[in-house]
Amino acid sequence: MHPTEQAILTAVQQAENILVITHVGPDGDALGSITAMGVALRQLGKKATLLCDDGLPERFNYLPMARQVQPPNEKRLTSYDLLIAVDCGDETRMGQSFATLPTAVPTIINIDHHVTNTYFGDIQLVVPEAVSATEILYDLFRAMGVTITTDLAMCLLTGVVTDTLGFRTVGVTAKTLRIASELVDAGADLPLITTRGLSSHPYSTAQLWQLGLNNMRLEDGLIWTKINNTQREAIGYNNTSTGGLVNFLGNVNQAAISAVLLEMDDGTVRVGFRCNPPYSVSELALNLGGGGHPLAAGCSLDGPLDKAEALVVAMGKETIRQQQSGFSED
Ligand SMILES: [Mn+2]
Repeated sequence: MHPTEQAILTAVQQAENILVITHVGPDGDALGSITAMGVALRQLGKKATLLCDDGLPERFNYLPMARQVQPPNEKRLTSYDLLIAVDCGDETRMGQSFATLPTAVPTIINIDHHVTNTYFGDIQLVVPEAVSATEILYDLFRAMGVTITTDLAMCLLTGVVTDTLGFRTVGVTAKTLRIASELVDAGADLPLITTRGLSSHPYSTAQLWQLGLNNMRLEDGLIWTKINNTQREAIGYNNTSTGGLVNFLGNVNQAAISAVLLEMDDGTVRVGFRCNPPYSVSELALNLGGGGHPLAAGCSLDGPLDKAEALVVAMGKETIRQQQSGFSED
C-alpha cells in the first residue's frame, strides 16, 4: 500500500465520528465522491456525516445515502475526529459546511484531482491525472480492502461518467475504462447514470440556455454570456453551475475559451470557463481567485455583474493572446 493510502486507512481506523464534505454547487463527481465515502465508511463500521452547502439535486437521488447529503444543520455534531474533503481544490470550496464548524477538526484529509489544489489539510491524496475524484477513491478503496458493492459502484461510476462527460474528455485513459468496466461488473447501471448524470435536466436549465444564448457574444476567440439575478430568479434557477451551457459554448469552432457569468442573489458572480486543447483555463480561473482543471475551471467574483464581465472579458482575451503566442513559438 502507498504510504498516503496507509496514512488514510490509519486515520479512518482511529476515528469514531467522521465528517465528509464536498464542494458548493456540487456536480456528479462531488456527489458520487461524498456518497462513495459515506458507503465505504459505513462498511468499515464508522459513523459518517455528509455535508454539502447546496444539498443534493433531485436527479442524483438514485445515489445510495443521497438523503444523508445535507447542508449544515442541527444533525451536525459539535465535534468530529476526522474531516475528509472530497473533490475540493481548496478549503473555501467546502463553503459554510467547513467555515461554520463549531470546533476545529484535528485531522483533515484532502482527496482531490484539481490541478489547482492548494494541498490543504494534513494528509493529501491529490492526483491531477485522475479524471474524477471517484477514480482516486476507487484505487484508495481497493488498497484499503473495501468491497466494491453495487452501491459503491453506482457512486464511483457517477463521478467518472459525469466528470468525463461520458468518457469524452482528454484525460480518459484505458485505465479509466478498465475501472468503469469493473464498476459495471459490480452492478453499476451505466445507462441510468448517463441519463441522470448528463442528459436529463429541468425546464429551468433550458430557460437558462435560452437567456444565455440570447446574450451570447464572440470576440477575439472569447465566447461568453451572462445571466443577471433578476433573470435567474424569474426562471427559478437556483444552481451555481451553468447547466452545461459553458460546455456547449466552449465547443463553438470559432471560440478558444468560453465563459458563462451567473449573478447570484448575494450579488456575487459565479463564472464557469471551458476550452479545448491546446488552450487552458486553470491559470485564468486561478488568477481570478478560483481554480479547476486545464479544460474546465471556474471562480466567484464580486459584483456588480457588469464589472465582473469587464474583468472576465479583458482577462479572457489576454489569456487567449498569451497562449496563442506560446503556440506559435513551439
Ligand atoms: Mn471532480
